[in-house]
Amino acid sequence: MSDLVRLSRRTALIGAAGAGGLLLTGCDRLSRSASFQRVLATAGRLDMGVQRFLLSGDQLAPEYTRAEVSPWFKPNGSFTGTTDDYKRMLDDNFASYRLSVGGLVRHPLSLSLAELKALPARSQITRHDCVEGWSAIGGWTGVPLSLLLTSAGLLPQARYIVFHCADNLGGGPGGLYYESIDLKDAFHPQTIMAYAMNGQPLPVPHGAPLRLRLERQLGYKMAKYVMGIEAVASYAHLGSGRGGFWEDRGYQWYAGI
Ligand SMILES: Nc1nc2c(c(=O)[nH]1)N[C@H]1C(S)=C(S)[C@@H](COP(=O)(O)O)O[C@H]1N2
Ligand SMILES: [Mo]
Repeated sequence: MSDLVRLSRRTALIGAAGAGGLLLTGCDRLSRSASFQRVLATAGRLDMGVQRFLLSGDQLAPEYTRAEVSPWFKPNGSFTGTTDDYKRMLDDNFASYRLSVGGLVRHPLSLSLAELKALPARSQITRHDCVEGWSAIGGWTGVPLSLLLTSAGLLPQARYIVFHCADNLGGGPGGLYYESIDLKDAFHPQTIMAYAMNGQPLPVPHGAPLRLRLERQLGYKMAKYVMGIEAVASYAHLGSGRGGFWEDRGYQWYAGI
């Protein structure tokens, strides 16, 4: 076991203990999950990719101080998930939630919220810009998407990452919210799957239990209520084929700020 893996394993244990609600049985359950072990074992190898990214001249979105966090952050779009599965998870406070990572990957993953919270995390305070013209600064903590994708092992045909959500935004049956991003954005160091906002568990109106933070694009790209992450070669077969719920209704696929 390399030092980095050992270190991240230790971080994970501290994280699990710090989560408070996790008893020893919770730790046992964590250590038995093959998905969790796989992601943890990948954590040490990740720094190289992030370093390469930083050296390649790509921009980070500006980050702010705690004092700059907006007192009010407007929830927008859906205020809750609407599927039957989601309603069941609300009842058990997301104990039965599992994030699936699949599609064009070598090792599909299934991770509980406790497992996600026990992985190495990134926190960032950033400004959210909605296409409707409002902005708010908020603090986010979550798992780097790059860690999940590296652990799952993308196949060479994978070109986009799709996020499948649990709400239909009044769109009727079959019209669940979804979004897609390219691999460059997926591996950006500030692209995280967030489970906390301003130091608290992610509130339901903001996308509990897990939402995407993609800091260099507009708000509608940042899928809330994420149930599944799927690697695909093309998004043409999804929805109306334009790569996202709002893209199918006329918005740009690349919503750079
Ligand atoms: N699943 C889902 N994700 C979503 C939306 C939505 O309605 N459903 N709205 C989007 C829009 S337009 C914005 S501005 C942000 C709002 O995030 P917030 O509710 O945390 O402010 O979520 C985005 N992600
Ligand atoms: Mo938005």
